[in-house]
Amino acid sequence: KGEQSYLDLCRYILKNGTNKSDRTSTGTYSVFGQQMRFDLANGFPLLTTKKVPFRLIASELLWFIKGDTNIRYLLQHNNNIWNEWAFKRWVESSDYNGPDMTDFGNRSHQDEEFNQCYQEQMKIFKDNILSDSAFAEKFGDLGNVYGKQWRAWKTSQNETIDQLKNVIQSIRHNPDSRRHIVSAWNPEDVPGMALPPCHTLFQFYVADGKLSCQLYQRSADIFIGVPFNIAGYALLTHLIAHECGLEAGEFIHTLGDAHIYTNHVEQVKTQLGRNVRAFPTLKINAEKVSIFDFELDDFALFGYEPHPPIKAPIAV
Ligand code: DHF
Ligand code: TMP
Repeated sequence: KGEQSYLDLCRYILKNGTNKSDRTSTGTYSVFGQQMRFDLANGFPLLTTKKVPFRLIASELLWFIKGDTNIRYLLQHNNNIWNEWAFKRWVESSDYNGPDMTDFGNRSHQDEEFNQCYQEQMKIFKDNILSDSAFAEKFGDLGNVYGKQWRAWKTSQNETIDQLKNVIQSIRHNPDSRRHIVSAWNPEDVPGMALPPCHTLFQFYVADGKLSCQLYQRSADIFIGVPFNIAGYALLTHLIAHECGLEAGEFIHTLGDAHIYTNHVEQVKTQLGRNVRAFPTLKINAEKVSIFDFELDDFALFGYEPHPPIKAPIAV
């Protein structure tokens, strides 16, 4: 349970994972079908065996909740976690006529001279997204990713479904329902997305005055993405519980392809050598009720005393 279950999963994958090739041609150790559980009464599950930037997790969640799919909002909040996937669309478009950026993800890790050139292009790209709204509209958008599907899933009748609003209504008015589901996986839209949703579908459950959430994640980058995903969904569960007058129960994280990239193995081993500390506690501004009204300053963490961060290259 808790952080220990994350570390156990890392150990299990290093020991039993199949060495699989992957889309990014990085290579992974991978297993299929695993589960972790976090009791949210035992503190907010932000890993302590490495420092995880809560601010970025919270601003990404607020971006989903707004229904936004454009990285401009993230950049305005100094959040760079989705840059590569928008950049990729830009350099592959016919409007781009800078230096060749083919396979920039791998090349930037292998070739320092290329990396300089890539960093320069990325800076130009970011500046354009921030300063030029027409450019941002065209190239900052990631397609119909999470925010779009959560808030404005398009129906065959050309209407939209607000899954997030609906699920909150159903939790409030029909807590025992077994249909508290939000799906980001929209098969029609998948081909147009910069990255098909990794956190694919989640379900809420109410019992004994507590709200629990289970996420099905089809593909899980154990070292980089998963610590963000655990904390992101824990925060979402807290916010919805707060709005519905419930306590936060458990977050259950179910993983499909759970993998450690081959270039993260040393970092994972470093992390496994560290002792787990107590989770911090989350405080939410009690003056706000609706999940749609929250801003970054409405959340505060107390008692987060993690081990130092551990850097790793991300597979693009
Ligand atoms: N691709 C891959 N290969 N793995 C991912 O986890 C992933 N996650 C995505 C998009 N594509 C992905 C969205 N979420 C970072 C964290 C989450 C995230 C994307 C990126 C990340 O870079 N985290 C760094 C810190 C970044 C910072 O401080 O700016 C880390 O070390 O955790
Ligand atoms: P894939 O689409 O080929 O599965 O690649 C997506 C990669 O991103 C994979 O390593 C999983 C990882 N990922 C996460 O772990 N969490 C996330 O939230 C996102 C967006 C991606």
